[in-house]
Amino acid sequence: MADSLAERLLAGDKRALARGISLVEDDDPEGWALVKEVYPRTGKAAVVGFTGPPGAGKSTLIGALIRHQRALDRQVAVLSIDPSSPFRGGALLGDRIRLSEHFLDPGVFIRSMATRGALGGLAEAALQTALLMDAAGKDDVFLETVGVGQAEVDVIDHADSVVLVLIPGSGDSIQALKAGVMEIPDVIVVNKADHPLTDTMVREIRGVLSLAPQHGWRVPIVKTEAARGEGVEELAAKLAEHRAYVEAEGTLSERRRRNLLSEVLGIATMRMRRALEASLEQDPEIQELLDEVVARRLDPSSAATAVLARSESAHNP
Ligand SMILES: Nc1nc2c(ncn2[C@@H]2O[C@H](COP(=O)(O)OP(=O)(O)O)[C@@H](O)[C@H]2O)c(=O)[nH]1
Ligand SMILES: [Mg+2]
Repeated sequence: MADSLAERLLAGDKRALARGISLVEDDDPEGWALVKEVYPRTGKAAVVGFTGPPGAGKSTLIGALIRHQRALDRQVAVLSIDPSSPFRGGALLGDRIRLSEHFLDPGVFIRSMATRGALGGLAEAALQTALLMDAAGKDDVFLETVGVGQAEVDVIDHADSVVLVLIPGSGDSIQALKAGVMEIPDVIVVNKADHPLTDTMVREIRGVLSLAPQHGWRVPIVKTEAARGEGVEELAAKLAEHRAYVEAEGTLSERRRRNLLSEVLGIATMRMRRALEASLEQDPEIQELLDEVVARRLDPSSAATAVLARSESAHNP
């Protein structure tokens, strides 16, 4: 009998991994079953999230880091949740062409995922994908997101280490950090360090960091020129340091526990919402409730209470 999809995936077969991710992305029950089967074999990969404004150089930086990690013979997987990602297969133009070298390397697996429609589930699909990459034996899993939507934030929250990539002169990012809109990451990169405002930017970031409560780990600021591979060595070293730090402090397991709880809640919430939406469509009494809300005879909160009571009685008749 031929090996099962799970067996091939666990053996590191690229096509099995690609197939598994497609199943997960399509919300196919086979995808969830696959994750269930391989889950006990996950937890080994170092998961690093990269976030930051579009054009900051996240993809280029990941490309350079892949080269660095491959030289150490580490297996790498990338999941890019960036609509403008040059990792999207297809045409790779201009200076992006150099990323295509990695598509031919059997030790590198690159996948991108587009933002979904109304049903959501992007964060869940992305996290299941990261688990499959981990199970397939990747040593490093890099997640790339543009730090905007909630789904992207949810994804990045699941990384063991978070890298914020900024560029000189982006005062918006400084303000966002200062105001706490953007969470303090584990490592900050100032990319495009060939820019004359680089050192000013580094000083401004230091200023913000000095105001934020720092418990133990001191957030390093690394200057890079991703396009030329400058500073990538130092970034890799800081990431390894951070990983060693969270492992030694026991905060890695703490962080993972918190992340996994939010994943369980995320999946449960998504399913509840889908079930509620389905019942909303089919149930004439819920339609009537809504009519009452529209007519201002019933307030939304009371309607929600009634909807929940109905769905509960439908599940436990
Ligand atoms: N001058 C300069 N340009 C860079 C550097 N790193 C990346 N870029 C360019 O910035 C543009 C955006 O890079 P990309 O990696 O796609 O950014 P992302 O949107 O954050 O993923 C591309 O044209 C890169 O070639 C750098 O260190 N210096
Ligand atoms: Mg990108």
